[in-house]
Amino acid sequence: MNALTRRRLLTTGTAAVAGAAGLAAAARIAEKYGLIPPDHKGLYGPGETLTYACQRVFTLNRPIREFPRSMISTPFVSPFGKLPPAYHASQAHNFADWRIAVDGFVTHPLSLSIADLRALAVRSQITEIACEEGWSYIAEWIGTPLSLVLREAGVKPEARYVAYFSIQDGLWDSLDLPEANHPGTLLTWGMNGGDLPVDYGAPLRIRVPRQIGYKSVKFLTRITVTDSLKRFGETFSSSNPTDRYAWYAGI
Ligand SMILES: Nc1nc2c(c(=O)[nH]1)N[C@H]1C(S)=C(S)[C@@H](COP(=O)(O)O)O[C@H]1N2
Ligand SMILES: [Mo]
Repeated sequence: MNALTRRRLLTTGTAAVAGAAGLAAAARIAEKYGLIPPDHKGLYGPGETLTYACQRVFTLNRPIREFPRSMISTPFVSPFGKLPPAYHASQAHNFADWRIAVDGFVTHPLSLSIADLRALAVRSQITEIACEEGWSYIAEWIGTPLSLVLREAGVKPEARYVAYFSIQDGLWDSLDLPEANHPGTLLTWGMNGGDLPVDYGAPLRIRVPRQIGYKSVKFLTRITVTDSLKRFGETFSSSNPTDRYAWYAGI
């Protein structure tokens, strides 16, 4: 992004926070620069567009919030739905046959094992996961940056979003490409020095430390790069079918 574009974006954000006077202009510029979230409900008035536009403008390059090892806390076992027979079959083989498919708007579709991910890159980060219901915990997450996987797959220029799917029926969520490519967005296969336990999404979950817990989908089997989330229905994720959950859930 060149300096002029950046200044324009900053102006957009400033206008957005300045209130109603700058709103119409801000919304027009936000649309032009791709700052409208997919779940916006009209440009004028809704909080979603302004929140998203401001977050995009002001926090895109903000690093993830990391913690010292001494602050690792007891993980919360959050309830999750039933896992299908295919999951337990793979579990019986220690997930050696687990594959994550990377498809959609890419030049090289991939099918990667956990070993393949490990061979690509190993990163560790100590971050907090926070649920919209109020609880949170801090853990060490070990994995491979999604950005490196996307680079291997070769994202096509028309692409704008990444949708990712759990082996659990109908469970999925999505990110825009800037968030997907953020160095803190991790395809996680390890936790607190060991393998990722089943309760926390074994063998593979995505960790999106800059957004609230429901974006960190467990038991991942597929990542699809896309130009539009409308290809997957009207909700942009499985977490906001009733509009109770925002698609962009920055913390
Ligand atoms: N596959 C799957 N992923 C999921 C969920 C789920 O039920 N199934 N719950 C989400 C929600 S709402 C939260 S807050 C976090 C909880 O993460 P934890 O189990 O590590 O506490 O996982 C998210 N990922
Ligand atoms: Mo949650």
